[in-house]
Amino acid sequence: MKIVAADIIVSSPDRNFVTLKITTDEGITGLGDATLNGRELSVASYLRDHVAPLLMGRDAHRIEDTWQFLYRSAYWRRGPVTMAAIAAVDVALWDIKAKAAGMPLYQLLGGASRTGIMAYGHASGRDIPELFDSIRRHLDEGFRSIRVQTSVPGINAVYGVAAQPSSTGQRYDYEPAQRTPLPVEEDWDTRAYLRHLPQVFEAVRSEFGPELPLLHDGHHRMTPIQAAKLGKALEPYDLFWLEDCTPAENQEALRLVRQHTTTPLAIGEVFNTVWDYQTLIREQLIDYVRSAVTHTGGITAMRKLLDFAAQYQIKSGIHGPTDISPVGMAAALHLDLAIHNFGIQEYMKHTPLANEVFRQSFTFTDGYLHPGDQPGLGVELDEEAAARFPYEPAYLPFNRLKDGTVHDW
Ligand code: GCO
Ligand code: MG
Repeated sequence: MKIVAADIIVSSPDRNFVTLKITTDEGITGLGDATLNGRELSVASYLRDHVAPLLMGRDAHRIEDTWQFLYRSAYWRRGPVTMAAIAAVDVALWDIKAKAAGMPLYQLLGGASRTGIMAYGHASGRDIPELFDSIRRHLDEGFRSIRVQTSVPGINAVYGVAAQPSSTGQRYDYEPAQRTPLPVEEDWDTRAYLRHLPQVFEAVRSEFGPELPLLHDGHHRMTPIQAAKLGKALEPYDLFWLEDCTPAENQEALRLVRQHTTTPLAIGEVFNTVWDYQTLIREQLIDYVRSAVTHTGGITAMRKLLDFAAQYQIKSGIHGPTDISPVGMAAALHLDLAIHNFGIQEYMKHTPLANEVFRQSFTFTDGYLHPGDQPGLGVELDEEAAARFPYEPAYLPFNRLKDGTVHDW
Protein backbone atom coordinates (compact mmCIF):
# COMPACT_ATOMS: atom_id res chain seq x y z
CA MET A 1 0.00 0.00 0.00
CA LYS A 2 1.74 3.14 -1.21
CA ILE A 3 1.39 6.71 -0.02
CA VAL A 4 0.10 8.87 -2.88
CA ALA A 5 -0.75 12.15 -1.13
CA ALA A 6 0.04 14.05 2.06
CA ASP A 7 -2.11 17.14 2.58
CA ILE A 8 -1.75 19.68 5.35
CA ILE A 9 -5.00 21.27 6.49
CA VAL A 10 -4.79 24.36 8.70
CA SER A 11 -8.11 25.32 10.21
CA SER A 12 -9.26 27.56 13.03
CA PRO A 13 -12.63 26.50 14.49
CA ASP A 14 -12.31 28.68 17.65
CA ARG A 15 -8.57 27.88 17.75
CA ASN A 16 -5.89 26.84 15.26
CA PHE A 17 -5.33 23.20 14.35
CA VAL A 18 -2.90 21.67 11.86
CA THR A 19 -3.96 18.31 10.49
CA LEU A 20 -2.03 15.97 8.20
CA LYS A 21 -4.03 13.73 5.88
CA ILE A 22 -2.15 10.87 4.23
CA THR A 23 -3.82 9.07 1.31
CA THR A 24 -2.80 5.68 -0.07
CA ASP A 25 -3.19 4.08 -3.49
CA GLU A 26 -5.84 1.82 -1.94
CA GLY A 27 -7.91 4.88 -1.11
CA ILE A 28 -7.41 4.55 2.66
CA THR A 29 -6.69 7.85 4.41
CA GLY A 30 -5.15 8.51 7.80
CA LEU A 31 -5.09 11.61 10.00
CA GLY A 32 -2.36 13.04 12.21
CA ASP A 33 -2.47 16.09 14.49
CA ALA A 34 0.42 18.52 13.90
CA THR A 35 -0.81 21.36 16.09
CA LEU A 36 1.86 23.26 18.04
CA ASN A 37 0.09 26.03 19.92
CA GLY A 38 1.21 29.50 18.83
CA ARG A 39 3.73 28.08 16.31
CA GLU A 40 1.29 26.25 14.02
CA LEU A 41 2.61 27.39 10.64
CA SER A 42 6.15 26.25 11.35
CA VAL A 43 4.99 22.62 11.62
CA ALA A 44 2.73 23.06 8.59
CA SER A 45 5.73 24.27 6.59
CA TYR A 46 8.03 21.51 7.92
CA LEU A 47 5.47 18.97 6.76
CA ARG A 48 4.53 20.60 3.48
CA ASP A 49 7.97 21.73 2.36
CA HIS A 50 10.21 18.99 3.76
CA VAL A 51 8.30 15.85 4.74
CA ALA A 52 5.38 15.40 2.32
CA PRO A 53 7.68 15.03 -0.76
CA LEU A 54 9.64 12.28 1.06
CA LEU A 55 6.50 10.27 1.75
CA MET A 56 5.36 9.87 -1.84
CA GLY A 57 5.54 6.26 -2.98
CA ARG A 58 6.57 4.90 0.44
CA ASP A 59 4.92 1.79 1.83
CA ALA A 60 2.28 3.05 4.27
CA HIS A 61 2.66 -0.09 6.40
CA ARG A 62 6.32 0.55 7.26
CA ILE A 63 5.66 2.77 10.28
CA GLU A 64 8.83 2.08 12.27
CA ASP A 65 11.01 2.48 9.18
CA THR A 66 9.33 5.75 8.22
CA TRP A 67 9.76 7.06 11.78
CA GLN A 68 13.48 6.23 11.81
CA PHE A 69 13.92 7.63 8.30
CA LEU A 70 12.29 10.97 9.19
CA TYR A 71 14.15 11.22 12.51
CA ARG A 72 17.61 10.26 11.26
CA SER A 73 17.64 11.55 7.68
CA ALA A 74 16.88 15.13 8.76
CA TYR A 75 20.26 15.07 10.55
CA TRP A 76 18.94 17.87 12.85
CA ARG A 77 17.36 15.96 15.68
CA ARG A 78 14.56 16.54 18.15
CA GLY A 79 12.80 19.84 18.89
CA PRO A 80 9.07 20.56 19.05
CA VAL A 81 8.60 21.38 15.36
CA THR A 82 10.40 18.30 14.03
CA MET A 83 8.88 15.94 16.57
CA ALA A 84 5.33 17.29 16.05
CA ALA A 85 5.74 16.73 12.30
CA ILE A 86 7.08 13.18 12.80
CA ALA A 87 4.24 12.52 15.26
CA ALA A 88 1.63 13.60 12.71
CA VAL A 89 3.03 11.22 10.08
CA ASP A 90 3.29 8.40 12.62
CA VAL A 91 -0.29 8.78 13.89
CA ALA A 92 -1.67 9.05 10.35
CA LEU A 93 0.12 5.81 9.40
CA TRP A 94 -1.24 4.02 12.49
CA ASP A 95 -4.72 5.27 11.54
CA ILE A 96 -4.23 3.81 8.06
CA LYS A 97 -2.87 0.48 9.34
CA ALA A 98 -5.75 0.06 11.75
CA LYS A 99 -8.32 0.98 9.11
CA ALA A 100 -6.71 -1.53 6.73
CA ALA A 101 -6.95 -4.17 9.49
CA GLY A 102 -10.57 -3.19 10.16
CA MET A 103 -9.76 -2.66 13.84
CA PRO A 104 -9.72 0.20 16.31
CA LEU A 105 -6.09 1.24 16.78
CA TYR A 106 -5.90 0.04 20.40
CA GLN A 107 -6.29 -3.54 19.16
CA LEU A 108 -3.06 -3.27 17.18
CA LEU A 109 -1.31 -1.94 20.29
CA GLY A 110 -2.12 -5.12 22.22
CA GLY A 111 -5.81 -4.69 22.96
CA ALA A 112 -7.56 -3.09 25.91
CA SER A 113 -5.86 -3.29 29.32
CA ARG A 114 -8.87 -1.64 31.00
CA THR A 115 -12.50 -0.85 30.31
CA GLY A 116 -12.26 2.94 30.52
CA ILE A 117 -9.76 5.78 30.75
CA MET A 118 -9.95 7.90 33.89
CA ALA A 119 -9.93 11.56 32.89
CA TYR A 120 -9.39 14.75 34.86
CA GLY A 121 -11.08 18.04 34.13
CA HIS A 122 -9.95 21.62 34.75
CA ALA A 123 -11.74 23.48 37.52
CA SER A 124 -10.75 27.03 38.33
CA GLY A 125 -12.01 30.21 39.92
CA ARG A 126 -11.02 33.73 40.76
CA ASP A 127 -11.91 33.07 44.38
CA ILE A 128 -12.96 30.12 46.53
CA PRO A 129 -16.75 30.32 45.88
CA GLU A 130 -16.16 30.49 42.12
CA LEU A 131 -13.71 27.58 42.35
CA PHE A 132 -16.22 25.48 44.33
CA ASP A 133 -18.90 26.19 41.69
CA SER A 134 -16.51 25.12 38.98
CA ILE A 135 -15.61 21.88 40.83
CA ARG A 136 -19.32 21.12 41.31
CA ARG A 137 -19.98 21.76 37.62
CA HIS A 138 -17.22 19.33 36.68
CA LEU A 139 -18.56 16.70 39.09
CA ASP A 140 -22.01 17.15 37.52
CA GLU A 141 -20.49 16.65 34.07
CA GLY A 142 -19.14 13.32 35.26
CA PHE A 143 -15.51 14.15 36.10
CA ARG A 144 -14.15 12.13 39.00
CA SER A 145 -10.70 13.77 39.16
CA ILE A 146 -10.21 17.51 39.18
CA ARG A 147 -7.35 19.90 38.47
CA VAL A 148 -7.55 22.98 40.70
CA GLN A 149 -6.22 26.41 39.61
CA THR A 150 -7.08 29.76 41.18
CA SER A 151 -6.27 33.41 40.96
CA VAL A 152 -3.68 34.66 43.42
CA PRO A 153 -4.14 37.95 45.29
CA GLY A 154 -1.65 40.44 43.90
CA ILE A 155 -1.33 38.76 40.48
CA ASN A 156 -3.56 40.06 37.68
CA ALA A 157 -3.77 37.08 35.33
CA VAL A 158 -2.72 33.57 36.32
CA TYR A 159 -2.43 30.61 33.95
CA GLY A 160 -5.38 28.24 33.82
CA VAL A 161 -8.08 30.34 35.46
CA ALA A 162 -11.28 30.52 33.41
CA ALA A 163 -13.51 33.58 33.60
CA GLN A 164 -10.57 35.69 34.66
CA PRO A 165 -10.33 38.79 32.49
CA SER A 166 -7.03 38.71 30.61
CA SER A 167 -4.94 41.80 30.05
CA THR A 168 -6.82 42.35 26.75
CA GLY A 169 -10.16 42.25 28.58
CA GLN A 170 -11.23 39.01 26.85
CA ARG A 171 -12.48 36.11 28.94
CA TYR A 172 -9.52 33.83 29.56
CA ASP A 173 -11.52 30.66 29.31
CA TYR A 174 -9.68 27.47 28.61
CA GLU A 175 -7.68 28.72 25.66
CA PRO A 176 -4.56 30.55 26.71
CA ALA A 177 -3.48 31.37 23.14
CA GLN A 178 -5.12 34.60 22.11
CA ARG A 179 -5.77 35.93 18.64
CA THR A 180 -3.59 38.96 19.09
CA PRO A 181 -0.76 40.16 16.81
CA LEU A 182 1.67 40.05 19.74
CA PRO A 183 1.82 37.81 22.83
CA VAL A 184 -0.14 39.21 25.76
CA GLU A 185 1.95 40.14 28.79
CA GLU A 186 0.95 38.69 32.17
CA ASP A 187 2.45 39.12 35.62
CA TRP A 188 3.84 36.71 38.18
CA ASP A 189 4.94 36.63 41.84
CA THR A 190 6.09 33.23 43.12
CA ARG A 191 6.06 34.21 46.81
CA ALA A 192 2.44 35.36 46.60
CA TYR A 193 1.55 32.09 44.86
CA LEU A 194 3.33 29.94 47.45
CA ARG A 195 1.56 31.78 50.29
CA HIS A 196 -1.86 31.43 48.69
CA LEU A 197 -2.06 27.93 47.23
CA PRO A 198 -2.01 25.77 50.41
CA GLN A 199 -5.02 27.71 51.73
CA VAL A 200 -6.89 26.94 48.52
CA PHE A 201 -6.26 23.21 48.86
CA GLU A 202 -7.16 23.33 52.54
CA ALA A 203 -10.54 24.86 51.58
CA VAL A 204 -11.14 22.39 48.74
CA ARG A 205 -10.32 19.34 50.88
CA SER A 206 -12.57 20.45 53.71
CA GLU A 207 -15.45 21.11 51.29
CA PHE A 208 -15.12 18.05 49.03
CA GLY A 209 -13.63 15.46 51.40
CA PRO A 210 -10.57 13.24 51.25
CA GLU A 211 -11.46 10.97 48.32
CA LEU A 212 -11.64 13.24 45.28
CA PRO A 213 -8.34 13.08 43.33
CA LEU A 214 -7.01 16.65 43.05
CA LEU A 215 -4.30 17.86 40.69
CA HIS A 216 -2.45 21.14 40.27
CA ASP A 217 -0.29 22.63 37.50
CA GLY A 218 2.62 24.87 38.56
CA HIS A 219 3.32 25.68 34.89
CA HIS A 220 7.13 25.73 35.18
CA ARG A 221 7.28 28.79 37.43
CA MET A 222 9.27 27.68 40.45
CA THR A 223 12.92 27.10 41.23
CA PRO A 224 13.72 23.65 42.67
CA ILE A 225 13.75 24.87 46.27
CA GLN A 226 10.46 26.74 45.79
CA ALA A 227 8.95 23.62 44.24
CA ALA A 228 10.19 21.55 47.18
CA LYS A 229 8.57 24.00 49.56
CA LEU A 230 5.24 23.85 47.71
CA GLY A 231 5.27 20.05 47.45
CA LYS A 232 5.86 19.84 51.19
CA ALA A 233 3.15 22.41 52.00
CA LEU A 234 0.62 20.49 49.89
CA GLU A 235 1.32 17.07 51.43
CA PRO A 236 -1.62 17.27 53.90
CA TYR A 237 -4.02 17.65 50.95
CA ASP A 238 -2.91 14.43 49.25
CA LEU A 239 -2.57 15.61 45.65
CA PHE A 240 -2.80 13.12 42.79
CA TRP A 241 0.03 15.15 41.26
CA LEU A 242 1.82 18.46 41.19
CA GLU A 243 2.57 19.21 37.54
CA ASP A 244 5.52 21.08 36.02
CA CYS A 245 6.78 22.41 39.33
CA THR A 246 10.00 23.51 37.58
CA PRO A 247 10.80 23.91 33.87
CA ALA A 248 12.68 20.57 34.21
CA GLU A 249 15.06 21.30 31.34
CA ASN A 250 17.59 20.59 34.04
CA GLN A 251 16.52 17.08 34.92
CA GLU A 252 18.99 16.81 37.83
CA ALA A 253 17.17 19.67 39.58
CA LEU A 254 14.32 17.31 40.34
CA ARG A 255 16.57 15.39 42.74
CA LEU A 256 16.32 18.34 45.08
CA VAL A 257 12.52 18.50 44.86
CA ARG A 258 12.24 14.76 45.39
CA GLN A 259 14.42 14.82 48.49
CA HIS A 260 11.98 17.14 50.19
CA THR A 261 8.49 15.97 49.32
CA THR A 262 6.27 12.93 48.79
CA THR A 263 3.78 14.92 46.68
CA PRO A 264 3.67 12.99 43.37
CA LEU A 265 5.27 14.85 40.45
CA ALA A 266 4.18 15.00 36.79
CA ILE A 267 6.38 16.55 34.11
CA GLY A 268 6.87 16.67 30.38
CA GLU A 269 4.22 18.48 28.33
CA VAL A 270 6.91 20.60 26.65
CA PHE A 271 9.28 17.64 26.14
CA ASN A 272 9.52 15.89 22.81
CA THR A 273 11.75 12.82 23.11
CA VAL A 274 12.65 10.07 25.56
CA TRP A 275 16.00 11.81 26.06
CA ASP A 276 14.28 14.65 27.92
CA TYR A 277 13.22 12.07 30.51
CA GLN A 278 16.33 9.94 30.76
CA THR A 279 17.45 11.04 34.22
CA LEU A 280 13.91 11.74 35.44
CA ILE A 281 12.84 8.18 34.75
CA ARG A 282 16.02 6.27 35.56
CA GLU A 283 16.36 7.98 38.93
CA GLN A 284 12.60 7.86 39.57
CA LEU A 285 12.41 11.62 40.03
CA ILE A 286 8.85 11.84 38.66
CA ASP A 287 5.69 9.78 38.92
CA TYR A 288 3.85 10.68 35.70
CA VAL A 289 4.96 11.29 32.10
CA ARG A 290 3.08 14.31 30.74
CA SER A 291 4.11 14.22 27.07
CA ALA A 292 1.60 14.71 24.30
CA VAL A 293 1.49 11.92 21.72
CA THR A 294 1.39 14.72 19.15
CA HIS A 295 4.54 16.47 20.38
CA THR A 296 6.64 13.44 21.23
CA GLY A 297 6.94 11.58 17.97
CA GLY A 298 3.55 9.88 17.85
CA ILE A 299 2.36 6.45 18.97
CA THR A 300 5.66 4.76 18.04
CA ALA A 301 7.85 6.98 20.23
CA MET A 302 5.34 7.37 23.08
CA ARG A 303 4.93 3.61 23.36
CA LYS A 304 8.69 3.24 23.81
CA LEU A 305 8.83 6.12 26.29
CA LEU A 306 5.98 4.69 28.37
CA ASP A 307 7.46 1.18 28.28
CA PHE A 308 10.72 2.67 29.61
CA ALA A 309 8.76 4.48 32.34
CA ALA A 310 6.93 1.26 33.23
CA GLN A 311 10.21 -0.36 34.32
CA TYR A 312 10.30 2.22 37.12
CA GLN A 313 6.58 2.14 38.03
CA ILE A 314 6.14 5.56 36.45
CA LYS A 315 2.75 6.04 34.81
CA SER A 316 1.20 7.97 31.97
CA GLY A 317 -0.56 11.31 32.29
CA ILE A 318 -0.86 12.20 28.62
CA HIS A 319 -1.25 15.88 27.75
CA GLY A 320 -4.78 16.66 26.55
CA PRO A 321 -5.62 20.38 26.54
CA THR A 322 -7.73 21.88 23.75
CA ASP A 323 -4.63 22.63 21.67
CA ILE A 324 -4.37 18.88 21.09
CA SER A 325 -6.94 18.36 18.31
CA PRO A 326 -9.54 15.58 18.48
CA VAL A 327 -7.17 13.59 16.23
CA GLY A 328 -4.38 13.90 18.80
CA MET A 329 -6.80 13.13 21.64
CA ALA A 330 -7.97 9.97 19.90
CA ALA A 331 -4.35 8.84 19.46
CA ALA A 332 -3.79 9.37 23.20
CA LEU A 333 -6.94 7.41 24.09
CA HIS A 334 -5.99 4.35 22.04
CA LEU A 335 -2.59 4.30 23.73
CA ASP A 336 -4.14 4.90 27.20
CA LEU A 337 -6.43 1.93 26.73
CA ALA A 338 -3.67 -0.42 25.59
CA ILE A 339 -0.71 0.27 27.89
CA HIS A 340 -0.41 -1.33 31.32
CA ASN A 341 1.11 1.69 33.12
CA PHE A 342 -1.77 4.07 32.48
CA GLY A 343 -2.17 6.78 35.13
CA ILE A 344 -4.73 9.39 34.11
CA GLN A 345 -5.72 11.34 30.97
CA GLU A 346 -6.20 15.10 30.80
CA TYR A 347 -9.47 16.02 29.12
CA MET A 348 -10.69 19.51 28.20
CA LYS A 349 -13.70 19.38 25.96
CA HIS A 350 -13.36 20.95 22.52
CA THR A 351 -15.82 23.61 21.42
CA PRO A 352 -18.89 22.71 19.29
CA LEU A 353 -17.21 24.40 16.30
CA ALA A 354 -14.11 22.20 16.63
CA ASN A 355 -16.37 19.15 16.92
CA GLU A 356 -18.06 20.17 13.67
CA VAL A 357 -14.71 20.04 11.85
CA PHE A 358 -13.52 16.85 13.59
CA ARG A 359 -16.17 14.12 13.87
CA GLN A 360 -15.19 11.93 16.76
CA SER A 361 -16.27 8.57 18.05
CA PHE A 362 -14.73 8.72 21.51
CA THR A 363 -17.07 8.84 24.49
CA PHE A 364 -16.99 10.24 28.02
CA THR A 365 -19.18 8.46 30.55
CA ASP A 366 -19.04 8.65 34.37
CA GLY A 367 -15.55 10.08 34.38
CA TYR A 368 -14.14 7.58 31.89
CA LEU A 369 -13.15 8.14 28.27
CA HIS A 370 -13.18 5.42 25.61
CA PRO A 371 -11.83 5.76 22.05
CA GLY A 372 -14.71 3.79 20.53
CA ASP A 373 -14.52 0.81 18.19
CA GLN A 374 -14.43 2.34 14.73
CA PRO A 375 -11.55 1.09 12.58
CA GLY A 376 -8.50 3.34 12.95
CA LEU A 377 -8.46 6.36 15.26
CA GLY A 378 -12.19 6.94 14.90
CA VAL A 379 -11.93 10.60 13.86
CA GLU A 380 -13.02 12.03 10.50
CA LEU A 381 -12.09 15.47 9.25
CA ASP A 382 -14.84 17.46 7.53
CA GLU A 383 -12.68 19.34 5.04
CA GLU A 384 -15.49 21.60 3.86
CA ALA A 385 -16.18 22.67 7.42
CA ALA A 386 -12.42 23.08 8.02
CA ALA A 387 -12.16 25.42 5.01
CA ARG A 388 -14.75 27.75 6.54
CA PHE A 389 -12.35 28.63 9.39
CA PRO A 390 -9.06 29.94 8.02
CA TYR A 391 -5.94 30.24 10.18
CA GLU A 392 -5.80 33.22 12.53
CA PRO A 393 -2.52 34.30 14.10
CA ALA A 394 -2.53 33.57 17.84
CA TYR A 395 0.10 33.61 20.56
CA LEU A 396 0.47 32.13 24.00
CA PRO A 397 0.96 34.83 26.67
CA PHE A 398 4.21 35.43 28.52
CA ASN A 399 5.12 36.54 32.04
CA ARG A 400 7.05 39.41 33.54
CA LEU A 401 7.91 39.84 37.21
CA LYS A 402 7.16 43.13 38.97
CA ASP A 403 10.61 44.50 38.08
CA GLY A 404 10.06 43.74 34.40
CA THR A 405 12.11 40.52 34.18
CA VAL A 406 10.73 37.92 31.77
CA HIS A 407 9.68 34.81 33.69
CA ASP A 408 8.56 31.32 32.68
CA TRP A 409 4.92 31.31 31.59
C1 GCO B 1 -1.93 21.65 30.55
C2 GCO B 1 -1.06 22.65 29.91
C3 GCO B 1 -1.67 23.49 28.86
C4 GCO B 1 -0.65 24.38 28.19
C5 GCO B 1 -1.01 24.53 26.76
C6 GCO B 1 -0.06 25.44 26.00
O1 GCO B 1 -1.54 21.16 31.59
O2 GCO B 1 -2.95 21.34 29.99
O3 GCO B 1 -0.30 23.34 30.86
O4 GCO B 1 -2.78 24.20 29.30
O5 GCO B 1 -0.55 25.61 28.81
O6 GCO B 1 -1.02 23.28 26.17
O7 GCO B 1 -0.37 25.40 24.67
MG1 MG C 1 0.35 21.72 32.15
